[in-house]
Amino acid sequence: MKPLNDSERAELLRNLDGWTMVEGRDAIRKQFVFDDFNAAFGWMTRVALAAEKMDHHPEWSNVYRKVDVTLSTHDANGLTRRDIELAQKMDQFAAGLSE
Ligand code: H2B
Repeated sequence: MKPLNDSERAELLRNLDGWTMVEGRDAIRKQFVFDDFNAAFGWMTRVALAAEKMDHHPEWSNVYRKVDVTLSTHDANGLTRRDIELAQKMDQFAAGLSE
């Protein structure tokens, strides 16, 4: 899978809410904030099952009710459509749950 070109990333990133480019790396990041640990970990569990199904996995860390996520395609050494798809899923699952 090829990294996204400039026009693809401009278009696809415009449709993502709250995601920003990581400095010095072809990757995107977002911090999700939930009501409590239970909501955060429940969301992570849903995302984990979807990620495994997609065979596309996030880099993430959780502290209490916050989850920091970085998405990049390791095999392509950069951002691909798969990252955008996973980002959209994460946003959908978090809709109404995250601040
Ligand atoms: N996840 C991410 N984020 N990038 C990858 O390149 C990737 C992955 N590759 N999950 C998959 C697994 C690959 O290692 C397996 C063999 O399909």
